[in-house]
Amino acid sequence: MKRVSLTQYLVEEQRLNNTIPAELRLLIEVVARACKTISHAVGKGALGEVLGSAESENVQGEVQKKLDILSNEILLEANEWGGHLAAMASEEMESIHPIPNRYPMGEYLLLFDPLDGSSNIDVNVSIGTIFSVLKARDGMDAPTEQDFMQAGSKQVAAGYAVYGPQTMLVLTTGNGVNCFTLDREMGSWVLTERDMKIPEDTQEFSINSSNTRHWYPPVTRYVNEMLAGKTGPLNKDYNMRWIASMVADVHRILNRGGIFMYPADARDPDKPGKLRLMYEANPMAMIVEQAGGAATDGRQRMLDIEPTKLHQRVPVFLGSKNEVERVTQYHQE
Ligand code: P6P
Repeated sequence: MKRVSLTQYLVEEQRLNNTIPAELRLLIEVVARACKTISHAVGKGALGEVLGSAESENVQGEVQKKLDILSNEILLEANEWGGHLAAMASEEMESIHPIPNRYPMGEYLLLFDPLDGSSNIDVNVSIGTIFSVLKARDGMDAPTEQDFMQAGSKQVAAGYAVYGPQTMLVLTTGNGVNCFTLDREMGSWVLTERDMKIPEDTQEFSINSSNTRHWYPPVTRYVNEMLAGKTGPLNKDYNMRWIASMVADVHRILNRGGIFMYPADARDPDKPGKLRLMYEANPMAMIVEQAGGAATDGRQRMLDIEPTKLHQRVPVFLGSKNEVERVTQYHQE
């Protein structure tokens, strides 16, 4: 296949579908470049003295890894000067990060989980960066957290980088999902998969089954039916995968189908699951829907949820359409 770079893809997408204005193209290229830098740091591991904990906690109360903080700083520094953003928000920062006064403000808001799957960093398992792009309100001077409170259906772009055997960038701007592989020798992102589609059915599910005794009935019913395999109501055997890196699990599902679940459970009735709506569930939901899959919080379409807090958590069911619809229906019965 003729090599198509990320830049060429973005320019041609703008020319054909008029969905990527110049400022959004700059935003995507800057984020993609930052992901190359993160990939380089991640790839060094112990050789770069970047492994281990940073002896600090993030707003989620989670111990931060050195690479979490480094990745966050890489994304902040890469995006501040370009004039394409009004503000940024990150899993690693309590409040929003306005663009410093010395730089011009743009019309987009960028949200990200700079390095998702941190528990896997020190054991060399795939991790990733997740990002989401919203439009800022017109005529806004000083952006506030309230400006970020937009439903996932308002995203103009979403994507992730997965740092695995290959480093890949998966991107949607509302016209399907495309995948780019990092050519490390050339330092460029090369289009390697166009218009990815998730099969509507699957025989593979993802959930952390150590929480089985804490699940609520709809999840227990659904998982038991899959475990019953050919002898049960679903009439087929299922396989199970849980990488504990959402980006890696979602990337597998994008490539061969599956259903990913991180439900709320009885461990903490006040905590609606572990994953965050604004910079984990929403970008992944846009990508999954654009690839013909579905994403819900167990009761409603993920992208319809009206957010109230920047770091709010949400139960997540996403992947092959028919399976997501089934488990969502069980929640409604
Ligand atoms: P658990 C990683 O820490 C993460 O946020 C997601 O990437 C992943 O799917 C989930 O948490 C894993 O959670 O409870 O299985 O460790």
